[in-house]
Amino acid sequence: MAKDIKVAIIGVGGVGKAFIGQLSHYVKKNASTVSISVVYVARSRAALISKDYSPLPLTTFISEELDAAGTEPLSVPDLIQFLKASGSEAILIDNTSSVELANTYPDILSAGIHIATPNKKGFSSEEKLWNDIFAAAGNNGGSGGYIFHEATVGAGLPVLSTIRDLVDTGDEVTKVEGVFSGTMSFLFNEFAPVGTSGAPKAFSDVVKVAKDAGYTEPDPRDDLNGLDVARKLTILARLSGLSIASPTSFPVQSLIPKPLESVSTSQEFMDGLPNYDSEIGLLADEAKKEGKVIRFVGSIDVPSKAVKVGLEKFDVSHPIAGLKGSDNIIAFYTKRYGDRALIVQGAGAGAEVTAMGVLSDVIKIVARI
Ligand code: NHO
Repeated sequence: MAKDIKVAIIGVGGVGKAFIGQLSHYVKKNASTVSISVVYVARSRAALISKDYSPLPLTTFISEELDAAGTEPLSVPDLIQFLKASGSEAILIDNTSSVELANTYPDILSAGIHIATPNKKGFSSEEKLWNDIFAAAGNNGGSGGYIFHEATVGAGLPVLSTIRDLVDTGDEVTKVEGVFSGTMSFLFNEFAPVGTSGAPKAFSDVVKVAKDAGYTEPDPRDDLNGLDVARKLTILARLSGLSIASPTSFPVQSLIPKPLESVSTSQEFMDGLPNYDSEIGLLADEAKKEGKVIRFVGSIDVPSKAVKVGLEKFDVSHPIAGLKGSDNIIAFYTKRYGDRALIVQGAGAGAEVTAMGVLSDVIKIVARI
């Protein structure tokens, strides 16, 4: 008999919509072995609830349906009760960036409900939340629901599953380094490319191109402050066995010029940015004279417990220097792999590849229940 699983989806933005498209394909393809019914879809102020647990239609018009027929979203305790009352296994998909929702993961897991999410907040905030989540979860043999969050680092790339496999098979991770932000990757691959002889580009112009193309957050300061990368490093460092109090507990270089930190709108920020082009231009020139390029990277040195995020120079022959587009690259140095790192590389941002990471987590949960 097919496994019967109920799914609740919270968050129907870029990733949420792409996830619904991919889930719809998976549900059809695997109908003979697993019966997955989406019974709840919500965004901030509207929800579709299937009170009799019959499957909601998984269409790309789900946003419009939410507008037309949505009721008030359930509170988390009410959602837990609704899912438990179905009598089936249930998976919650958190496709928001809400810290409030992440704070409730321990309760959701303790109720036996599984979670798959690209939301970094639960895993990169205060250490207590991380500890509470994994104490409540069933991942390490406990009685709670399973939780997976592959897409919190490197979108659909197998980054977290790789580090878990390394550690679980007895290898020791000594160092992790790489480019962890699709936006930062694009900015520096454009601003300081390898092997160009033309006039150097102004950093502010490259930020403008990236913003207009939708590669940056609506306010590019949310990319340039380094916090997104710091959150990803926090997650990887914790999985490598380090105790990290929070994503602001280690050095993180912000690329926002001090006087522009407090301007109120993103337009004011963009207007002021050209005044600071010379500072970062100088760094790129200096590197060029040494046959190097600058890149925005993160690194974790496990033995010395040193985690840092910021600009570094790389020889033009280094794999990090040769990245293209908005690709991520993550190099794992371990006892087993020695000096030659295990490298994961590819598209690390975007709705479809992020949704793929979330769906692959759902598939892992389905296999375990
Ligand atoms: P959106 O488009 O803002 O959608 C968020 C949705 O959540 C909206 O429908 C909103 O109404 C709903 N929502 C918010 N709070 C809610 C609440 N309390 N209750 C109910 N609904 C609520 O965001 P995205 O782009 O779809 O992202 C969704 C999640 O995926 C976020 O946690 C984001 O951080 C994460 N994520 C996205 C990406 C990406 O490429 N879009 C990536 C990873 C994780 O790998 C990607 C990445 O790291 C990109 C990064 N900027 C880079 O490397 O440059």
